[in-house]
Amino acid sequence: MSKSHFFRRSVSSHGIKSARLSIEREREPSLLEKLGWKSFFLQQLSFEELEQTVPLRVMAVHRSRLELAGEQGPVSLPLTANVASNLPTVGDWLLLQRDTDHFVRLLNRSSQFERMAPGAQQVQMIAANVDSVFIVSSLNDDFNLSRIERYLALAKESGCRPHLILSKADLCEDHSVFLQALRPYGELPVALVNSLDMGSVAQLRQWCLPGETIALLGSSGVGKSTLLNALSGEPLAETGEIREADSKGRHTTRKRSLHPLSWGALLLDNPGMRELGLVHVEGGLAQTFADIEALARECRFSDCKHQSEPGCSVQEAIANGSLDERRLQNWQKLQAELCRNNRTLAQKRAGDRALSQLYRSVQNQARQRKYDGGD
Ligand SMILES: Nc1nc2c(ncn2[C@@H]2O[C@H](COP(=O)(O)OP(=O)(O)OP(=O)(O)O)[C@@H](O)[C@H]2O)c(=O)[nH]1
Ligand SMILES: [Mg+2]
Ligand SMILES: [Zn+2]
Repeated sequence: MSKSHFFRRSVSSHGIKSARLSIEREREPSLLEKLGWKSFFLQQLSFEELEQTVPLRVMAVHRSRLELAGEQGPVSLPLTANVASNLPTVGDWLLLQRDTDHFVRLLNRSSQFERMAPGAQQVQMIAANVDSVFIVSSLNDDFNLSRIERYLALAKESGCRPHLILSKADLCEDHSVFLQALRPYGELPVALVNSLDMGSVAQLRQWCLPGETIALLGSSGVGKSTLLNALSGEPLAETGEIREADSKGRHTTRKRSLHPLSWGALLLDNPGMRELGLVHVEGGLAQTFADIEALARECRFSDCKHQSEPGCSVQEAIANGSLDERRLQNWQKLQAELCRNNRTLAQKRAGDRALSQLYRSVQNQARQRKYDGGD
């Protein structure tokens, strides 16, 4: 379907409502739907925008340009100050003027991932409009429950469906130790895969629904890009050997990028993040540790620190073996990190405000001097 046909039909026949219904009823997904276009985005367009603009998705962000994809194919959009001020990230939907390809605006996101930028006092966008997450962890030294909990907090905060993909199952003789460790996460869907075998990754297709965007998260070397290649059936991404000594990867993937799969799902390949500093994920953290939060509500003291206080239900659960002490420690560690990062951002904001007030007052004084002198 051409882009003009898509919009002509949307506007001229019965307006936005019928456009949404027609999209929902359509059997064969349109090109836009295969890029993840949904009624959530369509609803944001005015009639004027339906006529005069086209939506495109950000597939990759480069230093000076955005790589976009839409019904008319790929478009390279210069990252001008105006575009950059909207902080576009991979997965975003932009509206461009139909004939000129001029940037009009960024559409509201259905979800967004952000982290504390490493070494900086600011938030960094990671991805937008993600529906579900594959937390990839290989069955070797990389396997780390505390890291998995960190990713879970991020995914749950954004309302994305998390899945745990245990890669390199072919290199691991005893899976049971890992599966045993995952018992507290009963509801988390888990798959064991050998990403070098297309037959083995086929089981993941049920979690890659048409029109949905799935983000691959995990440390360097766990096999995110290998998984992308296996699911797409094409060598879309470069992969790299891991270090033998400690099983760590060599940060082969340098850029986030979105890849449409033939049946309409989209995979977002990410570089292995050295740090995933949590910020703005209070709700996601509470959901990830809902069991401890429930126990904490039963403690005798409302300000219980869950250390050695009498009547502490959390310590009781650790003593009777129903709660892993590591999980309590990670919960407390992530809570402390979140508080620290939120405080840093608040201080930065306050500092920025004070600085701009100072600039304004200096400018006013200069203006006043000029006025006084010219009188
Ligand atoms: N045997 C086996 N090797 C795998 C599997 N998945 C990935 N590998 C290998 O692991 C190495 C790292 O894979 P990549 O796909 O580059 O890992 P990545 O997560 O994308 O790493 P970064 O891009 O650095 O974040 C490569 O040598 C892959 O061939 C698997 O399931 N089984
Ligand atoms: Mg990679
Ligand atoms: Zn307690």
